[in-house]
Amino acid sequence: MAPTRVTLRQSATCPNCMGKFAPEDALWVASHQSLAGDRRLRREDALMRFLPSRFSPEGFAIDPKGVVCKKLACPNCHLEIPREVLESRIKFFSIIGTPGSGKSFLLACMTHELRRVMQDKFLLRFFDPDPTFNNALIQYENNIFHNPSPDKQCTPDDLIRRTQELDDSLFNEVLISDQAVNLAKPFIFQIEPGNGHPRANNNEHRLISLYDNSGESFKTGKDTSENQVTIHLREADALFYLFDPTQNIRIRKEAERVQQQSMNSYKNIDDRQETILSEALSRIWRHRGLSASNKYDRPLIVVLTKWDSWCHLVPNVSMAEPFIGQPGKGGQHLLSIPAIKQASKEIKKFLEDYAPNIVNACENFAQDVIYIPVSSFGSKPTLGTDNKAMIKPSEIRPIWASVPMLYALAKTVKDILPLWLKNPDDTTRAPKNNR
Ligand SMILES: Nc1nc2c(ncn2[C@@H]2O[C@H](COP(=O)(O)OP(=O)(O)OP(=O)(O)O)[C@@H](O)[C@H]2O)c(=O)[nH]1
Ligand SMILES: [Mg+2]
Ligand SMILES: [Zn+2]
Repeated sequence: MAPTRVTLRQSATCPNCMGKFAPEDALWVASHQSLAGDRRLRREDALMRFLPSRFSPEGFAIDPKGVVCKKLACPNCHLEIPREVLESRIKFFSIIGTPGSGKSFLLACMTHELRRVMQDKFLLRFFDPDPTFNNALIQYENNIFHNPSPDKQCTPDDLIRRTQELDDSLFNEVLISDQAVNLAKPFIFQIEPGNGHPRANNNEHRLISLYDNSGESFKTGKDTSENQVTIHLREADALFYLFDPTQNIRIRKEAERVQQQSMNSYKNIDDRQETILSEALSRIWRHRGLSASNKYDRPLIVVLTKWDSWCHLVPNVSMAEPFIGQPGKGGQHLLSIPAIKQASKEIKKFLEDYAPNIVNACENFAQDVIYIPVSSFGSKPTLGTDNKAMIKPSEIRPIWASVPMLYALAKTVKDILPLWLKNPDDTTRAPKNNR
C-alpha cells in the first residue's frame, strides 16, 4: 500500500472473518466495471481484488485499467473493509441470545440512543465511518424512529423481521481454502472526542464492530467450518448475553399472576436460555485453541430484555438515566457506574429467586458479570386481535438501551468516557494495557 498521511496500525483485524494481517497487505477493490470477478467472492458482480503497483498522488491505488480505486478488502476473505480498520483500534462486541430474545430490536435502539447520548452527554462523536456497512441496521432504525406512519398500530415484525440465518443483507458467503464459508456482516461505528471534550485535539478514534445474528446460530451444532457466522465471539472484547425473562416459565407465570394478564402474546418460550452460554464459551475456547474449563476473561454483560413487561416484579430498580452532570465542564456528564451496579444488584437478587440456574451459569461462565435491564419499546405493547402484540412507532421510547454498550466501553476503552466511580479503587476503570 502507498504511504498515507495517517499512521497505520502494525496489525489489523478483519471485522468479517477476524483474520489478522499487516495493513500493507490489504487488497484494493478495482473500480473499472470490466474488472469483475474474484475467486473468493461468489457474487458475479464482485469487482476484482488486487495488490497494486501504481498509486495516484493522493495515495489511492490505480487498477489495471488505469482507474483510481477507493475501496479496500481483506487479504484473507476478500470482503470489503472500511479504510479506518487499518488506522484505528477496533473493539468487537458480540450479542448472543435465543431466537426472539430481542437482539435486533436492541441493536437498533442501542445505536439510535448512542447517536444522541454520546454527543449530548459525553461530547463524543459517534457515527458510521462508511454507512454502506451499516445499511441493514440503519434500515431497522429508520423503520422504528423515522417511520412514515408513526401513529399507525403495527406488529413488531412489521418494523424488524426476525433474523434469518443466511439473509443476504446480514451475511456473506466467501470461498476460503476452497470451501464456501458464511460470515456475518459487521456493523461498524466510529467514536472520537468531539468539540468541548478535553481530548478533542488528540486525534484519537476508535471503531466498534457489532453483529446481528439469528438466535438459531447460537444453538449447539450450528458452528461448523462452513458456518462461521459467530466467529466474532473469538475476538469479542465483551459479550452481551441477552436473557429474555418473558421466555422463562417461572417469571412468566409470576408476571401473569401479579398483572392479572396473560402473556400468550409472547410467543417464544425457551426455558433453557442458559445452554447457549456454555455453547458460546465452548466456541470461544475452541476458536482460541484453549480448554473450555477456563473462565471467560472479558466482561459478560447480561442484558435482561423487555423490561416493560416484567418491571413490576422488581419495583426497587431505578431506571433514571445513569448520567451525572458536572458544572463547568461544557455539558459533559459522567457515566454513573454505581447506578448501574445498584440496578445490577437488584436484578441479580431477582434472578436468584426466579431463575437461579441463569445466575449460576453466568457466574460460572465469567469472572466479571453485570446484570442490566433494558426495554427497547419503553412500554408494554397493547394486545391486538388474535392476541398479537401491537405497537405504534411514535410511542417507542427505549429505556437504558445504550447502557450495556456504555458500560462495555467503560470497561474496555481507556479514558474516552468520563466515569463516576464511588470508590476510587473501583476496578471498572479500563485496564492500562487495553488495546
Ligand atoms: N415487550 C417487548 N417486546 C419486545 C422488545 N424487544 C423485542 N420484543 C419482542 O420480541 C420479538 C423478537 O425481537 P427481535 O429483536 O426480533 O429478537 P431477536 O433476538 O433478534 O430474534 P431472532 O432474530 O429470531 O434471533 C419482537 O418481534 C417483539 O415482539 C421490548 O423491548 N419489549
Ligand atoms: Mg434478530
Ligand atoms: Zn477477512
